[in-house]
Amino acid sequence: MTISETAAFLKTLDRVLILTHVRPDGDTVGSAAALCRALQDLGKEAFLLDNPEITSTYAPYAAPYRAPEDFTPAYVVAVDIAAPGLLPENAKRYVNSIALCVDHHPSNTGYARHTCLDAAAAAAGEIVYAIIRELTPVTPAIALPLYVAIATDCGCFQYANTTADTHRIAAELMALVDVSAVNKALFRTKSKVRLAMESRMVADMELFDADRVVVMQIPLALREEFHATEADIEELSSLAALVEGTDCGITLRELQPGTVKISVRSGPRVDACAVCTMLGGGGHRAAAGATVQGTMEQVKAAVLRAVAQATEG
Ligand SMILES: [Mn+2]
Repeated sequence: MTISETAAFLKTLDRVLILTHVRPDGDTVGSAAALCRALQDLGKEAFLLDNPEITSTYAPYAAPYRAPEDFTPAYVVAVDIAAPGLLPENAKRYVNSIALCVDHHPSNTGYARHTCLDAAAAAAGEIVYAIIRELTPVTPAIALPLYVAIATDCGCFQYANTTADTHRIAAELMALVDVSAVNKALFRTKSKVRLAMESRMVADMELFDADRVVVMQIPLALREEFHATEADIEELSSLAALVEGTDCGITLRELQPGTVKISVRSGPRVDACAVCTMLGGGGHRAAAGATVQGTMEQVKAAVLRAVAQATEG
């Protein structure tokens, strides 16, 4: 669906429930909150499904729109969710009845009845912004979560997915809201626990493939040692990509014994999406992920094999 078709479709809906993905980030939460507010401004009943994994970083953006326990939706909309496997446990019952998915992942599986996908967008928030502009005036209450969505998914306008359009949209949002406090909180503040974990991850990092591939690990033991919360850990996968001389940063995070979440951040030589697709995941060319069964050592070997395969041809 195009932006205009999606806007026209949304106008016909009411009693809308909006879903966010597992381990929710700024894009899924901010995009969902902004879309929810826009639908409410149109006089519609719209809510976000509670996401039990939301961290203190993003919870304030979702809180005003949380669905009441007894809410029965007529339509379900997914935002920034590339595949049904990324639905939180409490959203799985809607898996076959999702009317619309708004997304920017090229690996989107097309699980929704209608999909509005723009793989060139740095964030789902860019697409949601374009849709909302055809629906209702963009108010400060819409602009702030949208700014969070866009700024977080492009690493505060530093990742390679950042385009001139990303900046233009952010500029329009900044005309409506003061984002300085948000930028300080999201991009220039780290908990002491997070800094301590980063220092250990750096001390223990391993280099492969002529020092071009770096692997960092977050075993459960590390999390327990520092009593780290989910907010301390989120986005730690961006650390590996900072190492000079490397162009493929791999982070292995042990979710539970035998289950490892891998995150790959890569330069042009390595297609991160291809690597993660081989391991049952997906994402973008420069940033992708997968959840793999096995020990940390087994998963590390599997992802290094996938990197070698994906960069051969
Ligand atoms: Mn996103």
